[in-house]
Amino acid sequence: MSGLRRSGLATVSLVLLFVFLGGRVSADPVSPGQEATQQLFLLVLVPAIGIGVFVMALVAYAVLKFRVRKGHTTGPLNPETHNRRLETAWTIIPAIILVIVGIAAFQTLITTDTIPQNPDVILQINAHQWYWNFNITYVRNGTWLNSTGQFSYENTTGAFTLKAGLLVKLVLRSFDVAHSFYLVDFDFKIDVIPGHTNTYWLQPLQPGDYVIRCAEFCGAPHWTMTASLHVVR
Ligand SMILES: [Cu+2]
Repeated sequence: MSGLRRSGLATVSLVLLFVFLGGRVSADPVSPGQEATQQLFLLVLVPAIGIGVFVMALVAYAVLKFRVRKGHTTGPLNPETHNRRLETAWTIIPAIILVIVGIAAFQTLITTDTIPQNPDVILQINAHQWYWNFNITYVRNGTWLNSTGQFSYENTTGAFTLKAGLLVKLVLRSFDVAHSFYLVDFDFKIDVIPGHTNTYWLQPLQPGDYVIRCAEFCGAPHWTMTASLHVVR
């Protein structure tokens, strides 16, 4: 591939990436966890692209400036091998960047991994070959009203409904092999392991229909192991 074609391809990829990210970021967040995760992603990605472009530009500059030319077969007689100021800078600046990313990552983890003490709903997610079963217990009265009145408990397979804004504690169990509960639009994936109960949480913010998949290969019909989450006002 020629250099021109390669740089054209890189430019197109970058533009597509920004269009994709722009579309993702301008959309309203579907959960606090998703919002925190995307903010961290962008906090890392945007400077990483800048640093990547800067480093590539330095490499291109060095390659062009110090390329072998006609009659130029030996290196400089007195090459500079140390530059304390430069070496200090390229040690301290990345260290500062890593500390900032580390702090931001821990803040994101506090948001995504702190399970609410007083959830509105406890949702038991039961994974079976090859379907999802849901036990929904409404912990607080008055959080859900349908036309006939108030539910306190529901058991469904393949789909469940939640009201937007409810704090949901998740209790995930597998009854056979390893599965993984993947709520695609929420950027949310958690393993469901036999013999071990995983707990997590989510808070759906936007009404809509969301696809659930199994993200761990769990047998030949693994691909059929889907379900849906309906979020209503
Ligand atoms: Cu599965």
